[in-house]
Amino acid sequence: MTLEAHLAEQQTLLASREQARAMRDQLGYAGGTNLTGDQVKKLDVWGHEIMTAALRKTGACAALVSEEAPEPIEMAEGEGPHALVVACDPVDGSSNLDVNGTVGTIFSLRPSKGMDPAGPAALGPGTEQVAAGYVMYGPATSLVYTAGHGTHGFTLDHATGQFLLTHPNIRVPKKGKIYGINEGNFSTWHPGQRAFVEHLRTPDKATGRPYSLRYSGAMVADVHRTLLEGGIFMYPADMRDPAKPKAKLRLLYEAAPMSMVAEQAGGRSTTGTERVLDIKATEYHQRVSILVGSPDDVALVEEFYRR
Ligand code: FDP
Repeated sequence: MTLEAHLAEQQTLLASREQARAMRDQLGYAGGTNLTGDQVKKLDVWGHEIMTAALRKTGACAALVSEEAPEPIEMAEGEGPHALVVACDPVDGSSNLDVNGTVGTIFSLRPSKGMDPAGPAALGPGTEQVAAGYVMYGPATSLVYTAGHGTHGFTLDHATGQFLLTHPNIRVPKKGKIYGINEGNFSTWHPGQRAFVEHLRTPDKATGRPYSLRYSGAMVADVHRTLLEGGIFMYPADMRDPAKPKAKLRLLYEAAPMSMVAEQAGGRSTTGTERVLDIKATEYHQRVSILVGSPDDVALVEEFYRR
């Protein structure tokens, strides 16, 4: 090999290393924590900015409550009806980003009720939502949403850029055989929660136990699987101090929209003691326990909480 050829080869190698580093860093940690104490990734910031700009353009949105902003972003200026308040988790499951795992976007729509500023219209029970859904960025890109008349699933056709209706009127199986939960937190759970998981793990042919455990670390992916295959996804509160339960997931842009999607598909969603959609949000970044999935599995976990 000539010296020139060797240098050219080295240069190409260096360029592709730079490109690879840039791509890797795009997924990485941006520094700081968001309002709810999670590490903020670059894609979280990017997702928030894209969502804000896109909603502003529609003229349909009066305010946006985003996981990445402390206060609602008002957007009543410009033409358009500005009749909706949107709550959104632009990149849900962000701890999956560094390992190229599945993530998603969750959204919830409520009427702005002509309020000015419109942000406070996002507060109130989840039953006030007029539509909700999520996009899941997995092996395929799925869009699942409800506008109060069933839950429908679409898949992105990359060739045309269109979302095709591939899962009309999704129905959650009455009972499943899979549960999803971060079992590392077992010791902090409510006794009923612990007893329920022990129950699911105990073999009993007649009732289809043991259940299998699947947990991806992204709520969108875990709820999506639960909608299609049945079973239950749970993120219960930390009950180390029973007087001060500490939940992780956010009511306005995680639990309430996913509960509406699940209920519209024939599923159920509870905190263990209360229907999630009945909980009245009083804060934009309020947290809540959620146990969501097949109606029979959710009824059973509620029974364990009552015992
Ligand atoms: P993440 O913090 O990675 O954004 O939004 C919260 C969430 O992900 C959910 O998507 C996911 O179900 C849960 O947190 C995972 O939390 P743990 O790592 O505590 O299991």
